[in-house]
Amino acid sequence: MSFNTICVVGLGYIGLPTAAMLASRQKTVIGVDINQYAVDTINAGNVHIVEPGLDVIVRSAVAEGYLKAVISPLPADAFFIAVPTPFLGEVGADESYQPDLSFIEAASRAIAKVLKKGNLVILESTCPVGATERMAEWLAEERTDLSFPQTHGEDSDIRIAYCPERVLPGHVVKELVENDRIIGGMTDRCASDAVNIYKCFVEGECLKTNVRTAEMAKLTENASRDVGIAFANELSIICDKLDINVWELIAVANRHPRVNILKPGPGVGGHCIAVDPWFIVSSAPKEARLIRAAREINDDKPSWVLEKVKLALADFLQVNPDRSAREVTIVCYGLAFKPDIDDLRESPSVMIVSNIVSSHPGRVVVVEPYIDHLPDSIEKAELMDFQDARHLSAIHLMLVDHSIFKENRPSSDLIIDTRGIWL
Ligand code: SAJ
Repeated sequence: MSFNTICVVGLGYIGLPTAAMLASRQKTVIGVDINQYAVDTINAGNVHIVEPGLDVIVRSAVAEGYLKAVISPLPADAFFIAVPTPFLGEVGADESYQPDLSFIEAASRAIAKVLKKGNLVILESTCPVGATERMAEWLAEERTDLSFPQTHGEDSDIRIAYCPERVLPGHVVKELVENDRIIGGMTDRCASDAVNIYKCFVEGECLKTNVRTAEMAKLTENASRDVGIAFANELSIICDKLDINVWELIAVANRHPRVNILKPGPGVGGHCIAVDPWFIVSSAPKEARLIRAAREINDDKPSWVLEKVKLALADFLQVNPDRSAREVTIVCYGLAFKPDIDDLRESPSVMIVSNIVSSHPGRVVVVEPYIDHLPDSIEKAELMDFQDARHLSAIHLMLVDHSIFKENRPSSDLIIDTRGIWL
């Protein structure tokens, strides 16, 4: 089966690079997004998201006529679904950590209208175990004239697979090509067809499995990293209590041939690692004890950092009784959710800084080389260059280990370093 025309639904951080990559291999790609701005931007040969190298690929794919964006799906040989799967409710209460599959359902019902015999549907969105089977049911509900793998196995008209994305933001273009892919098919033929498509741009290995294993593999990868970071974060709190330098401890412990401890930080941010483990917890709440504990440890870390700032301020005022909190400056280094990117989404640093801005009566300075204006929640702070800020007489709070911050340290000794670059 040859798949020459491909419809990619959802042109966000994963869908757009995937669409562009397929188009760069001379597939005719129809990109679909409900956001008219995204559609217009792409059709003009531009990108609406920040990802190194993506703009060049999109521009030439559009110019050569291989990529076109539209608002609703058109007939194709294969369909990719890469839409968001957020939480159902407000984060905080346990039940709100249930995944919201409504975007997948809407995308499935939209493509069902144009499905035809021989089509392949691939779900790429991160989702709880069982979501691909739900998608297959939604498609079957809409199209009783077609047969699906859940009822007709290898003889079905439509083939269905789940192939999670595993690319690191900031390295998407390279990792889309080089990473191995997990290809979960509802039947073996579904998986083989999906492998055929991915092979046009993936240089890594395509590993065939079933859909539930593929769904769980994606969640497991991010939960495994979350547990590793929680271990490092817990160690940092224990070491602080026992007066041990956690960075030195980790460096020496990691010299053991079978130990590889990750890095503590101010918490876990981004829209993947802080979210995906909850999809495992919500499917197996009683059993997923370690995975839940890791999430809670990482989510609590920003409060611990804020406590350290309060203590540093109290210590400073105790040894300088002639000064008031209003006269003390706090300089915060970094707002992004991780080093050397400009992405502030779900960043623990933003949460920490906005808390400081609303509670500290004195001056708050922010150094974030990747932005040129502060987000609304911290607009009362001052944005300043690294070289100017590091000479201020202040409490210096290191939050994000951007490369530029490693070149010099603040002149003051009043440093709270959540990333261990100035200790
Ligand atoms: N972090 C630490 N200490 C560490 C490593 C990370 O505190 O030792 C923090 C970072 O500062 C950041 C958060 O964890 O706040 C997440 O950063 P990350 O670099 O670990 O991961 P993401 O969210 O950018 O991308 C992850 C990747 N998953 C894994 O590495 C298992 C990526 O491959 C996935 O494709 C992506 O999630 C996703 O989309 O699911």
